[in-house]
Amino acid sequence: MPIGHGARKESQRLFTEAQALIPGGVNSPVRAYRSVGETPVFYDRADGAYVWDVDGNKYTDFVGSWGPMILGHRPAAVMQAVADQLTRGTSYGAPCEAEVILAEKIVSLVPNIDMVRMVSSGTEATMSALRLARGYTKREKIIKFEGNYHGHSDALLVSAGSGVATLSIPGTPGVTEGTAKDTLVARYNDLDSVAALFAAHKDQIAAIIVEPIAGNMGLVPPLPGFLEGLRTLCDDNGTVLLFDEVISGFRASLGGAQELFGIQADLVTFGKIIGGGFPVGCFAGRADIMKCLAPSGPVYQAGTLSGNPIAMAAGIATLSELAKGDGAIYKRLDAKGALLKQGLKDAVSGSDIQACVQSLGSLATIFFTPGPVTDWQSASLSDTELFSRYFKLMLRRGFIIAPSQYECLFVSDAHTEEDIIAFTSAVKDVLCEL
Ligand code: KE4
Repeated sequence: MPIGHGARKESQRLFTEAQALIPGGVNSPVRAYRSVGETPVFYDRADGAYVWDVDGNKYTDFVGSWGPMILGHRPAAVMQAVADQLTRGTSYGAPCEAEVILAEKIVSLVPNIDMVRMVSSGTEATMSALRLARGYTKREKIIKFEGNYHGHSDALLVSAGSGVATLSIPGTPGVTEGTAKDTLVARYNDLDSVAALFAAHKDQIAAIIVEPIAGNMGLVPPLPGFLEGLRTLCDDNGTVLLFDEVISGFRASLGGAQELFGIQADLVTFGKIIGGGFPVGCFAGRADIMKCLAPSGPVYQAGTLSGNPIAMAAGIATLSELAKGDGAIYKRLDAKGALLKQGLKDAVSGSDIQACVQSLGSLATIFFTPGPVTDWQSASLSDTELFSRYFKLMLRRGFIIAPSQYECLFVSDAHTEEDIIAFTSAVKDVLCEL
């Protein structure tokens, strides 16, 4: 019987049923816990920093739905906004005031953007932003980075991070040679690898897409000069710089990575937090680029549920909470992130385990490799077998973390200092057990 936690019979029963009906028993691969060799936890409910599984076990949650739950689960302001909208309908397929309000909020809070287009996922946001960059530049090739994940659109599944890396899927079947040939792959934090691609494909590169803070090979911050170098290469080559801020947007700071690092992107994608837990993504940028989008321009993009009023209401309430007190919440999140980082570092140094801790604000990863981890090559040296043993022992202690070495710990405003100290104390015990 696992320590401190009941058996998970209901999760096991549901998982058996689910596998007969849903490929792998899940609607997103990483949730299947394949890489950690566990039966996935089926959630029954969530509140604040905690989740309860269908067997009644309580966990402190450091996944936070993979980033959206920066306020914690069921924040009162978001619940109220959604309840109010429910009295007025759930989907219109027509413009509504909430879309204008959320667009205005995003434009006012994020530097260097004039216009926004709402979609229903991060995948849709990056896929659409790249089509827009290609239409705007009239070029075909794009540059992405090994270990960066931008959702599952064909062009971006080349050398991707997150679940693709976790499941060691090579080139994904179904992505045609014709598509893959236009996706060039560089090494994160390695400007020479980017410059070499520009030299080999002069005047052919529409966009560079980058996670300005990489979160899909574990947490890998940009080295000093990396983002600045990408900006210069894009300026020198007439290429669009696209920051994929689906994770870092409204998390790294109120203005995201552009604000945190003072780097201007040409297009930015968001997801997760801006939907407050509802399916929302968006892409945004300078007016001259965005106006190429239909119906104001020829680049087509559309969506039945784009700008869904319930999702807009949740997003407005979430960003309003984050903007309160001129972003005072980020000081709290940074302080909790620092407490987490120090506690994890102490846990690692107090053990014989070869590991390193990398963090930025309210994001962190323990890599089971000495590190430093600056790119996919160094991230992939991690001992994923050791990670899976760590994952299982933490689960039995009542802590839910992402079931992959190549993801992050997400801290929310609902986590207390006690929650974080309890977590890092458990990590210390577990590392000594491994
Ligand atoms: P979605 O289509 O999953 O909403 O967003 C895709 C996406 C785009 N860009 C970045 C930087 C992302 O991190 C993501 C999705 N993140 C993963 C977790 N690292 C989603 C979890 C999952 O795939 O189940």
